[in-house]
Amino acid sequence: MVIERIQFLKDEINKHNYLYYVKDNPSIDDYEYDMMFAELKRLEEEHPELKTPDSPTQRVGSISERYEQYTHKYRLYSLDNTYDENELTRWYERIKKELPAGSKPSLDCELKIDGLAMALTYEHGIFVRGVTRGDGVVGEDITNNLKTVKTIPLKLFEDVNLEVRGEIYMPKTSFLKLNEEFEAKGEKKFANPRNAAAGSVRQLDSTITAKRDLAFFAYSVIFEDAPNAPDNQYDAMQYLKKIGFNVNPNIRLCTDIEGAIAYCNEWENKRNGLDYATDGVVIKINEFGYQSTLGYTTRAPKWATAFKFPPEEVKTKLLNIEEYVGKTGTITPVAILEPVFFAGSNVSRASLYNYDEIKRLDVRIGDTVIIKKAAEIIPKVVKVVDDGHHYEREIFMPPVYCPVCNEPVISKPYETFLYCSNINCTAQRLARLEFFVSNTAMDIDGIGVSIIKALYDQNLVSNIQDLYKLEEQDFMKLDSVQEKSAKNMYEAIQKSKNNPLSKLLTGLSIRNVGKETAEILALKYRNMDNLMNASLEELSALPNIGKTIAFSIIDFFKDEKNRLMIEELKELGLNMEQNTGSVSDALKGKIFVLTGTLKTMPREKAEGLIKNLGGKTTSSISKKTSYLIVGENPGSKLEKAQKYGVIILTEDEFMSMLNNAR
Ligand code: 0OW
Repeated sequence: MVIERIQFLKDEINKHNYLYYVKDNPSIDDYEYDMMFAELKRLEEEHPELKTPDSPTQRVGSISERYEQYTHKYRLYSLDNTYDENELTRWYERIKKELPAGSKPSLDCELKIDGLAMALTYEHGIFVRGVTRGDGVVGEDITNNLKTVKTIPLKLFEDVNLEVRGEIYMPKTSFLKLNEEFEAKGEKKFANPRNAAAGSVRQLDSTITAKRDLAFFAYSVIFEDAPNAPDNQYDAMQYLKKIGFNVNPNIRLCTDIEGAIAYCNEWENKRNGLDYATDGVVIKINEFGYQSTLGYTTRAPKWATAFKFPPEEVKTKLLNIEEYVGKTGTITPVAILEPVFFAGSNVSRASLYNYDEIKRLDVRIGDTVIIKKAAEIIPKVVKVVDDGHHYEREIFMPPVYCPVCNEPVISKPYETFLYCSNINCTAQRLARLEFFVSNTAMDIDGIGVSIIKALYDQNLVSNIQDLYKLEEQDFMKLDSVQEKSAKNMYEAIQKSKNNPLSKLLTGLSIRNVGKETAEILALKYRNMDNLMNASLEELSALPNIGKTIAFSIIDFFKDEKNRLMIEELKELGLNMEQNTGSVSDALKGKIFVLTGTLKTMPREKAEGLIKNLGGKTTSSISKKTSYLIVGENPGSKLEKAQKYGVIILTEDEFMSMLNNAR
């Protein structure tokens, strides 16, 4: 019978999936596995009514519009942190005082996986829902994405109802491979496995998630109705493993805090050999009875704490010092290192900040240096290791001429940076263009660093204005750009003309004027002319602006080249107004769809106005849509909107809504 055959295949494939991915001990070879999978797929295609959510064929993923929010049945807590053995011991003593005299709590020690916490719901052993931690109370339902994670079982070996919490992570080897692929495509790389996991698990198109080789470690369970449930954490984890979950193999039950401390010391050193990033150890009072006696603070359980490993430092060789000329001409020295993997990512560069720092460290090319991950992402050089040859090496001298355009380098009073004096320096032009299109500034989709470089190298673009003079066919001159993407790039640039003033101001790379400052100026002055005519006194008096920024703004607009650039951008049709800027949230929570052609403005402008009044726009009608705005020759969305009872607005009704909303 087909139904039996399908059931048999599903159970067999789930079992072999578990043996392969969780027990790391497959009992059949890939060919046999693939044959069973192909047969199941064929049978389900022939009998779609027999396809069930727990079928392993459901792991391939699909595209969703966006995520539904979901309120966790049981909230997900954070963890308090400890940073050294004494703190850990004090935590343990405090705990014991809160337990009845004579209590003998044991300690369950688990490596703290550095990924993203997830909550999984199983009904009768079937995976029915997976939700991100979110704020601990409300998360996003990303079930479809999680189904593609091989170490999340779709069907357990027991018919139980339970909530499992665990960490989604990306193995280090997968992270390195993924970044190599991004590098080859000239795309932005992830800074570390945790970011890579976050960026991969929240893909609206879960077929992308499926390719990202994510994994999952379960680390806590809430039994809905299991009479003979284990009464402690350690046994609960063994049980989870038995019914199909991937539990970290380095879990250890310790009888006292000395054992837990030994575990922390042991893994602080050994963890580099693991294929997953950890940032510490989670120590839990093992007995559930004690856990409920101890309870929770507002944010975290009292019966658990994290021991955080100190930020790692590693030794490596300084191969060279390169100078990076930024968009405002600042020259930043960068340490080029012998590549070393530590604290979750491969490191071959570190920041040396400025030339005073180089002097303070007395770091010389060829030295052995200690580097450390300070904040988390950009490593820094901490000190030089005396290898007996330090003084034979040449003292590193700051540049006198710009390393890129050979114009003189200048230093400014009370500023620690050195500057390239030439505003037309190639490096500055390129850096300005790259920044202009970046999502921090004008957020021009599809135009990344590699496209800018290609446009620049082909002399198609040398400054911001040139971007807006490009024709669609110009993009066809770039190799690896097809017809469709040329059209998309051209339209993305044209669309950016409607950006609010704040985004344009950010993109101008005015020294000391970043995104936040640009927003303050745009909301205050509302259009470019007012800002260009503002006086030094007036600017300096603004809150969060002050003298240094005021000087930079006056300097920038005093420069004739910059004024000409602004004039040219105006002629090219760039919006110079902050006519929006979400001064009100009148449309907050409202979802708009537009169809047909509007008479009074381009569609992007309407979308911009809606967004800046707190509304949202989506491309297709759903039952969540609030309004459909109907222009000339509307499309099929009209009847769909009528079916869903969505409010239909003519363009005039929409315009009057906007005017009332302002
Ligand atoms: N990241 C981990 C981990 C772990 C929870 C249970 C109740 C409070 C903490 O490996 N092994 N065990 C727990 O236990 N939490 C972990 O991670 C938490 C999730 C959110 C903050 C921490 O990352």
